[in-house]
Amino acid sequence: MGPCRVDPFGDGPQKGVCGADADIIVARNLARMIAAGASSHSDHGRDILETLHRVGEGKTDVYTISEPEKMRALAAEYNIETDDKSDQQIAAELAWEMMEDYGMRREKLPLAGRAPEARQEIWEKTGTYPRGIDRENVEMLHRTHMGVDNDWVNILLQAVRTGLSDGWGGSMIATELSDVLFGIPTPKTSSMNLGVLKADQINIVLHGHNPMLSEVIVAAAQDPELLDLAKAQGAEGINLAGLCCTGNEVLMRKGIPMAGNHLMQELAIITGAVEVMVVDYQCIMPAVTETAKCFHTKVVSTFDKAKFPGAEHVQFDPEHGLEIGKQIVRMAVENYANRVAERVHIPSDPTPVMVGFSIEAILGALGGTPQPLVDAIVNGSIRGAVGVVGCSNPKIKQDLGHTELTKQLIENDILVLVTGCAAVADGKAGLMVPEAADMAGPGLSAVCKALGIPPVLHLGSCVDNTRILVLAAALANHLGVDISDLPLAGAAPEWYSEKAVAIGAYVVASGIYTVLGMAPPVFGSPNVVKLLTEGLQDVFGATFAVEPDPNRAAALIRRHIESKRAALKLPAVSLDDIPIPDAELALV
Ligand code: BF8
Repeated sequence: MGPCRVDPFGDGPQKGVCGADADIIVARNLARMIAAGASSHSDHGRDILETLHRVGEGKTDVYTISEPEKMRALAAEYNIETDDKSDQQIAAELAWEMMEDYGMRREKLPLAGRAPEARQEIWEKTGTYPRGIDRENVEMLHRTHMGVDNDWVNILLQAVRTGLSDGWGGSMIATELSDVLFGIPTPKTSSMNLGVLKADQINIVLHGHNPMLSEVIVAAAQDPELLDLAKAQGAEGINLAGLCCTGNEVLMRKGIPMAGNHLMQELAIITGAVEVMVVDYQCIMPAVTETAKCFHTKVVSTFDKAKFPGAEHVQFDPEHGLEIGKQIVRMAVENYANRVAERVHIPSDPTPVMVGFSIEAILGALGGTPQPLVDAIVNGSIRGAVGVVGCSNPKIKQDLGHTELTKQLIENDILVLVTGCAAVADGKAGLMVPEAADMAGPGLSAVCKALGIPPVLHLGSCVDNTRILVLAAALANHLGVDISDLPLAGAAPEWYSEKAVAIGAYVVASGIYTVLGMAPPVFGSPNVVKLLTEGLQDVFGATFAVEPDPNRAAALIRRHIESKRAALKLPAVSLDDIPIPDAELALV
């Protein structure tokens, strides 16, 4: 009957032909963005879960259980008896139970039980406790069909529940099971930026989000027969490099260097040195196949659910993963002969990084307990912690939103936790090495130097934002408070993706104040804006703010952290000493 266009600030129509006003239209659109993002993360989690299921059924010998202890601990959370059972049996039972998380039999997602009691009570009271992952997403799409949920507040509450089904459901399953199958990340050194590509080697770029195929390509690239074939082609070896979150996954676990973040996917091809770009799904621009046509680069798509005109399709199958990995590596080796040496231009030297800070690794570095981190926060040497996460956005000068904010935060003794493309921005800027402690304030610098860690800790891909939830819950439970009481904040300075909107929803609904660098499309409804930036405080103890200028965003975050410190009766800086500066930084 539309188009659904109204003129909320002018004299034009105030309602659509069905009677929907700006509040309903904006709430519906935002809710659908959250459902798209939550579905993307959760379907990624489903693919990993199906692989665990195949391992449990003995249908694949490509993958094994790399972390049996972690799997047993997870099984205990699902009330699965593990005594006297083999890893394979436990994998089968755990997979079966987790499949139920996607269904409609549960009243509550089991992993949400990791949140502090006080937080869970808020979710119960507001009707936002996530039940089933697919259920929340389907219900969200149902409710936003015309003529179903016509109450914009009610729509947004279901949007929160959908977001929570991602953070404490689909994304958390993706992270936990990737650790179980492929290994819990541990601190390691590697390197970042286009300089990780090698002029004298066959370069394969791993792009997307799902680590299942890239894990086997890492193994296939070490196959002696393929290495011999590479030598016979005149190459010195086979070099793998990551992009986006698949890159983060293999960087965290295998130390595979990272070619770049989201906006660098075409640039990697333009080096003229990439034989194959393997893509799985999410954040892969349709432009890559067009760009690849100008070079010898082959783009290889690997999932039926993500096809690209102009790409060669090699369907991934977890039961034959290694053979498929070898097939793709062979395509790259054979394509090396088509490289035009004069067109190769790899622009810069790689920047070193230290990565691999899973929660297990962080707790390990602290001696097995969060107490040293709590002590550092209590005595004020670390003021608090901020997750700087999310995308690269062409509306902002490359990486500037992330790096300027991060520098300001660490200078003020705030520990920064990074994931996704934010992590790659900070890594390229030299902020993710132990020496970057010299750029931090005296308190944070001393802690980092004592532990030999950077002031900016890389926690992984975007589904790994759930590691931040787990850490926040562990700190809150350790102190007997809610997450919203802690001196924590989130920031997504350059977000673009619907997945980032879902992340923002579950982070705020988990009690963490979050500053967005880009405004979401909500300004048509002042009521929705007021709810997101003020109203949520009374309900979830946290809100969104929008601030494109990183200096101002840093001030907002510092004021928030010092307020939380004061409320906890910890030494706090007066807010009078943290003025919000005038906007001045040109971001575009
Ligand atoms: O999931 S940060 S641009 S690559 S959406 Fe995409 Fe954004 Fe990068 Fe990873 Ni996350």
